[in-house]
Amino acid sequence: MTTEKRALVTGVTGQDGSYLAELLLDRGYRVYGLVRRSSTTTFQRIQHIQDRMELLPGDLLDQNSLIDAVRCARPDEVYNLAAQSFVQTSWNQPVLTGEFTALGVTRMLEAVRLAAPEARFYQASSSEMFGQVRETPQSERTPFHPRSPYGVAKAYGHYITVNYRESYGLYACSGILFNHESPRRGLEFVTRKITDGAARIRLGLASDLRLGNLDSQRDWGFAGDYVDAMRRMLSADHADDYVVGTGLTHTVRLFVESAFEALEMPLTWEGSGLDEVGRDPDGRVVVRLDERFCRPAEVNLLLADPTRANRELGWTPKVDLAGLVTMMVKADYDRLASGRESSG
Ligand code: NAP
Ligand code: F7E
Repeated sequence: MTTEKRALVTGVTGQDGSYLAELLLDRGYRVYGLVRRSSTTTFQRIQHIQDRMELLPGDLLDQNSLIDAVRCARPDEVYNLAAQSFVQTSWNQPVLTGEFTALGVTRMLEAVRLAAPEARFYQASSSEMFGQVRETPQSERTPFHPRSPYGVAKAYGHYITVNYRESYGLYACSGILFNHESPRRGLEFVTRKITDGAARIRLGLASDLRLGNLDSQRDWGFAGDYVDAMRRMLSADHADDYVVGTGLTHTVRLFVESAFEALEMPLTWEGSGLDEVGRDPDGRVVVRLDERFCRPAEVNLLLADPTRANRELGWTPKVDLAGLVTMMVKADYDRLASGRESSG
């Protein structure tokens, strides 16, 4: 008789946590999700699966709560997805970002070491660690040069995960994931800001879209594909670190053009003589540059070399950029057209 596997997911209320919980439940896992106390509930993304999983209270800032959660869940697998994950905010709140995104990883590893040392551990590392890239494409061997307090915190989280593997023999993996998006992406991230903004303009709910660096290039994939790479890392023969991305990169500008095309809306980048709804004299929607969305230090280009994940984990992405844009635009358009403001 096989017993069901038990998984503890931190950050279960976030984009990735919700897709991962779905995937693990569908594979017959017993899923425990760590949730922090809030004055309002943040469970929109997991509403549809909440009755199939158990939520445990805990916060990355509080060591005992993490130990209690691990003791209660008795997990075979721990996925540490919780973090302050928005790069721009990390300049305004660098200390908090370090507490959550860097030291929070050590607190989770300590909880596992003390309460479930046999559990397999996944750390949500990031392509932001490559920052000012030393080579293109970026692989597991590319040196790090983070460009934000967030990237620096993730580099700490990455190395402490490697260190606990080497110091204590924990089965601890670090997934270096490139940008992955979905209709459940937070509204402040550029892809979702674009698809939500374009849908609003289409429906007459907004007049223009204001963005920062349009030339920045990202290797964007679909979050639903990427959580499967996480699971594969914890099911492998040995613990290792993997780059996960599509191997293709595109500019923010191209993402905007694709979203507008999906909604059959003409757009222009600059404009004067705009009418009262912000269109130029030819009736095209104007996308404006707004310095408030530019960063003190930018990561200009990210492009994954996912060869190792392809070869050793058998992982490949299923959704391409065109499919991703269509999925996100449609979800935002349908949501807003039906009068719903909240996302997820
Ligand atoms: P997300 O949507 O921002 O979700 C973050 C999650 O962390 C939320 O559930 C949040 O809870 C939780 N959290 C934040 N602070 C916490 C604390 N102090 N204690 C407990 N929980 C806390 O992020 P995501 O896009 O799903 O990303 C998941 C992970 O992958 C993050 O670590 C992120 O840095 C990393 N990552 C993401 C990408 C990407 O492109 N998405 C790429 C590489 C790495 P609330 O709901 O209560 O706020
Ligand atoms: O920015 C540019 C911005 O905020 C992407 C997180 O999940 O992926 C994400 O970090 C690019 C940047 O994501 C706007 O300057 C232009 O170059 O969507 P983003 P990110 O910073 O790449 C990594 C892998 C993570 O680990 C993070 O957790 O788009 N950009 N104009 C803009 N970005 C935003 N947010 N808003 C704009 O108006």
